[in-house]
Amino acid sequence: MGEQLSGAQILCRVLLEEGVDLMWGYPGGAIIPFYNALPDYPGLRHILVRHEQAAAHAADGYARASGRLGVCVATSGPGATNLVTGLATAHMDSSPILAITGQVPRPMIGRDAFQETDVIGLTLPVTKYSHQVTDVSELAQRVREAIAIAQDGRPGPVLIDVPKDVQNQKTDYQVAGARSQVSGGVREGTWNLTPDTRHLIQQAAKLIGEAQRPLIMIGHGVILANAYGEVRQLAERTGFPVITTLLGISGFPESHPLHLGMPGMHGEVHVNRAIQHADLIVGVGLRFDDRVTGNTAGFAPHAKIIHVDLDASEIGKNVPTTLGIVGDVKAVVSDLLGAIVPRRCDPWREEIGSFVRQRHESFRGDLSPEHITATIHNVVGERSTIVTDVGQHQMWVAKLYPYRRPNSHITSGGLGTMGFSVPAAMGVALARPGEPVWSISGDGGFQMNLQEIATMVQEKIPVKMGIFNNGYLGMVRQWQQFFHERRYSATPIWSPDYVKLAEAYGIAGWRVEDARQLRETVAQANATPGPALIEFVIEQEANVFPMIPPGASLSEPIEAEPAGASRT
Ligand SMILES: Cc1ncc(C[n+]2csc(CCOP(=O)(O)OP(=O)(O)O)c2C)c(N)n1
Repeated sequence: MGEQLSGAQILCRVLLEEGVDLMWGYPGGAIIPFYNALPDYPGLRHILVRHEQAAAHAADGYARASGRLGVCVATSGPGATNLVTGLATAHMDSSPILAITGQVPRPMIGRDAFQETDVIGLTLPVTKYSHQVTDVSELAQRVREAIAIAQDGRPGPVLIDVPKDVQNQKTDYQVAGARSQVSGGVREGTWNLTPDTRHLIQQAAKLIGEAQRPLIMIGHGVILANAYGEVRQLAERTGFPVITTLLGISGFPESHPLHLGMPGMHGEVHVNRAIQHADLIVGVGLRFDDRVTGNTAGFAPHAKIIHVDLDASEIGKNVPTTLGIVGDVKAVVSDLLGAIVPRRCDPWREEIGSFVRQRHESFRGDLSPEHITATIHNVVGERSTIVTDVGQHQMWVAKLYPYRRPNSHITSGGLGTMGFSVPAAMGVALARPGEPVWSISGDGGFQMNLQEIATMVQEKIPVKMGIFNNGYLGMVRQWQQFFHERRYSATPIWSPDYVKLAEAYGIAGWRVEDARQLRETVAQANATPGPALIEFVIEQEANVFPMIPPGASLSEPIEAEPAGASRT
């Protein structure tokens, strides 16, 4: 006989037993029984956010930075729907989070009850698993399964919906046996490669030995699999230059002589040219998304592609693959290291060197994004994590910030969710206590979730927030300038006085309008114990160059403002 526990108590017990100690959430009528049980489980820290979307992003940021499960909680109806963007964001970027939602009592389901929403229907396409528990006797098992699904294989979000009466129902509770692959919430995979996979790895080694113009292209999978060392050895033993996608940034040191940069729509010209000239691309833990490939018909026209990924459905999905190797990238690359013959690629690296051109950013003033990112790097140092939002600033930081530490760059890559940075940075800060965490946003994205400053204050979460204020929804304005004759429709955006806003929240705040204030202000903010905010007033119509126009191939970059689109 186990103990008699309510559904709400079972939720708490299972979370604790699975190694969870932190969750982000917001209460409401349908989840009240859970919140009523929570104070009896002091091992579970709950952080009250100001919007459920932020709970999902914070859980996501925590998961990305810690490798552990992120957990978020919401009530039925509007609470649950507010989670959806955060779940979709985590889904696109393979981040393991568990969402728990309250639901109206079972007898009310299907009757348009107050705050009833079909959250399962809403979230099935943006989760790995989404399940409504209709009997308390299955609750513990379903939550354990959901947690396993979130973390096993390619990670991603899961959702458990619990009707209010199921939270109140009592049942006999049995503690589960230990799981084999998860300990303390951290994914610890042990991967055995099949003979077939080993055979493919031998073939890959052969292609690697023969290539004249090879590249390694790495994505988020390298970070998720903790395969930094293996990838670095692969690069160093072959002399192959390494390209990092947006989510692959900080999977390989930027300062390494073999590091080339970021590919794709805003990738450096020499990186995209190298891709277009390559005869072999070894893609590791990435999905060749359209922002990376441009028009796939013209992508890497001379290259054979070896694609290593944990998810079989990624192989051949976006680009035709010569050799697809399905497996954990750490295990596969490690095996590959034993199969390759060490070599060099000096003539090819020299050729790529000749592709490098001067940057053509359009910064006029001294307070350029380049100067700001360099200053933040110099002040905050290697131990910091940068969490970016979506837009021009995201691209500037991706290209200009010299990341050395593994997994120190966190951003919403797949969904491109504005409003991600501030709440995700809260999650990162709790995953990495004592380390500097900077959220960098544009003035648009910052205003999407700035309410979370209140959460930071209440919970003493020391995120430093940098706002690149250009007075526009900059990235959309740039498209309007280049492709829509400068019709700035709905992109000028007014901002409040951010220094006063900081004051209203009781945190330190500065406005930097002059480059001479930059270093000292960043240092002051970084040294401030709690949350702090800096508004960087940057040039309004600065653009991100180069840019591959939507639908074009990587061979067709715009490197300066197109005729007719120039500024007055
Ligand atoms: C939630 C959401 N809505 C709309 C967009 C479309 N979008 C992409 S970038 C961008 C502009 C971002 O402006 P801002 O936050 O000021 O950053 P900037 O580009 O100026 O650096 C917009 C509107 C988006 N990515 N996410």
